[in-house]
Amino acid sequence: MFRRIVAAAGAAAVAACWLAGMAYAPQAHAEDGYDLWLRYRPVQAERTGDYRAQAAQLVAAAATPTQAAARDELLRGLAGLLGTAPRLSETVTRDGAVIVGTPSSSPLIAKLRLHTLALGREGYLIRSVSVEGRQATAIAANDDIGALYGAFHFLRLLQTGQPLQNLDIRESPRVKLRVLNHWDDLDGHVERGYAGASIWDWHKLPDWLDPRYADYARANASLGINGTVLNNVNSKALSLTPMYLEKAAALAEVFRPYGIRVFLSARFSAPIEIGGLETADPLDPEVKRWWRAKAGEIYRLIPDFGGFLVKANSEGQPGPQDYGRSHADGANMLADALAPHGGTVMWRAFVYSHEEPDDRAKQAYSEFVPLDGKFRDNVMVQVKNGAIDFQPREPFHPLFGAMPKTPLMMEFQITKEYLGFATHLVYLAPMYQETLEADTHRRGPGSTVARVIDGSLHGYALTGMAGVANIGADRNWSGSHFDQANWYAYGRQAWNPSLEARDIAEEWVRMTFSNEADVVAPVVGMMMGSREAAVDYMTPLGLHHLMGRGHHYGPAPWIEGGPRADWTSVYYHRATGEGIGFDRTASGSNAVAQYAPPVARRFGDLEQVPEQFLLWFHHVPWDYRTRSGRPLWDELVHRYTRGVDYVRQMRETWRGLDGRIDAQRHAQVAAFLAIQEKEAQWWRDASIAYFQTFSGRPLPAGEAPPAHSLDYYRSLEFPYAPGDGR
Ligand code: BDP
Repeated sequence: MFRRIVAAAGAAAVAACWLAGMAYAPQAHAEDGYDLWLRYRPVQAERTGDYRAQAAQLVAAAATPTQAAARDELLRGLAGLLGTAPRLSETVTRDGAVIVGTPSSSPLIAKLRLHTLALGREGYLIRSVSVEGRQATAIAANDDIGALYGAFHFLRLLQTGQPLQNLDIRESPRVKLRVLNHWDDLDGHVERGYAGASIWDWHKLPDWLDPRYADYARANASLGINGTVLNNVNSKALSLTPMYLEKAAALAEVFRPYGIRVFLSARFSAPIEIGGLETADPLDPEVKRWWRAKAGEIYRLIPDFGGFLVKANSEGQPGPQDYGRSHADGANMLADALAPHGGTVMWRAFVYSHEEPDDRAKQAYSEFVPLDGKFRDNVMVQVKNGAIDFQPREPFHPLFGAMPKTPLMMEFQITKEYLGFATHLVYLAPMYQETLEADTHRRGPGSTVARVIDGSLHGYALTGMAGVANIGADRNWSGSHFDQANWYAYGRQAWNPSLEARDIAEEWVRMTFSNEADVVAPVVGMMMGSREAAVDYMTPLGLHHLMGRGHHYGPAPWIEGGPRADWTSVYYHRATGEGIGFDRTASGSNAVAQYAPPVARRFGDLEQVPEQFLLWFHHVPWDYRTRSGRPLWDELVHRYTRGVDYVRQMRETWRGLDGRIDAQRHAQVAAFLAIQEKEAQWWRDASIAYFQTFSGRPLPAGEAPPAHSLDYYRSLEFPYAPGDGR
């Protein structure tokens, strides 16, 4: 009963915002970014006639919530894009029909015999067909959700100005689980969130369903994201109590029509905290029983519950090692509780111990590789892209390729914890692509990280990719207009890890800003170089982890002391009067040995190491000759300055687009770019002032000295920087 009421409320919310004409009233309100890439503003005038002719009629059933979602999206989208909604019809009565459905939902699709079987449950095809002599476009799938994904793809064709003739598109996801991780606390705070408070209004759930939840689901479904972990990995046991499970269930009701399953982060010590047990030892029969009962309780409320995400024995979180058990013991116990219901455990490999004196970059590999083959079939180990922590640039994590018997899933960060928060324009798809294309060499050349993640390298039965969300209650969802591109790109690359960052950027710009070539090209250009620029002005040449303590805002390469060495900056850069960099070769921590031999040789050899990882793997003297011919110190300064210059150029480019983009969004981006320039300069100046105390060298000719003294930079404090961990 309860569930039915919520479902009705959810459907009402969708209908309400549909009727309110969110996309039906183009330009009725200034663009504030709420509509994301689903703006559905009128297409270019020269396309309108053709598109109207191709999409004059819509044949779409609405017998299930997912079918209704596809039909409503097509009506909404086409009405917005073409100025007039297509006519709904049961059959094709004229040229220019769009037919959407599955062989079971649509007699027409069944009759067309379109060979959908090989597309799997979530795949779809979009094909130009003829129905009794009338020209039509079929969007066909095996399952309603595939048809919904196909509907979004079809709309994207119009949104990006593609021709609709002779279509023959077949798509299926390369990765099975494409999930967002929300680091949202139950009190509304978002850890590492820069887009305001959490969008989950826990207090008013389950009775009030913010219409935003349905828009969230639409946006995710438009990318093929099919899972969401609602709560922070640093989780509270409270989220597993009946009161909060009802709230999670209400969200699951809203998301279900859009193919999105709900997951929860589970606190390992929950049996003690909310179960009244004395232990959370995974081998204790009482503990096992408690989790089995908890799983049963969850599935009664959320029949398609996805499973648990677990951060254990990491950064002070409880875990199986508290009882002398392994990560596998812990993960398997939870996996056994979920298995009867079809749930999955995503066990994080982001672990490093409180006591361990070893190089932090080595610890996950050391702990997890010996456990390969010891996990249950419904466990995935979730690995961050790099071995430290979401730095502007990291070499790929050595675990990728090293656990052939354990499905490893990727964890990328979409929110920009170490990349300038919301105000820096940093397009992350080139970073995702760089990791996915990296070659682990574990099964010879071509053993890319993408092939580990999509399961093709080791034949994984489960595959997945997680993105730590940048979504919050800000009107524009992501904290800035350009940060929407990172949510978008993550979703697209999770669907297909081989997509090119540039192509994704172009799609997004066309959908978000404009289809005009002289807008698209410069904006894509800005985006494509933006991540490299951030690397330059923050952490060039393989430097890493030099941000402000705790909040990670701004430069602080001078951080030392405190509770643990690997939470300081000096631990990572190791600058002395002689040189700089972390020796991870055989003469140092030997972290290079965790890679396959050809990769280890390349990273470990000064002659061969890609210069972007120079100081990640090597400690080199200040006068070391870099590939440009400049001594290391000069090269560092050169790169810091180059980063700042790039931001200055982005500002120029953006200024040139004044009048070409709606005023409200243009103005906010311009203001944020100004902040970015100021902060890039701050990064450069503070870093140079600090490292010069070691190098003792003058600035290269033509380089401006830092604007302030080192003492000034060191004195800056930011007690209220957003997103802090707790
Ligand atoms: C780090 C964050 C911290 C997270 C941690 C994690 O600083 O807030 O809890 O990662 O991934 O990046 O668990």
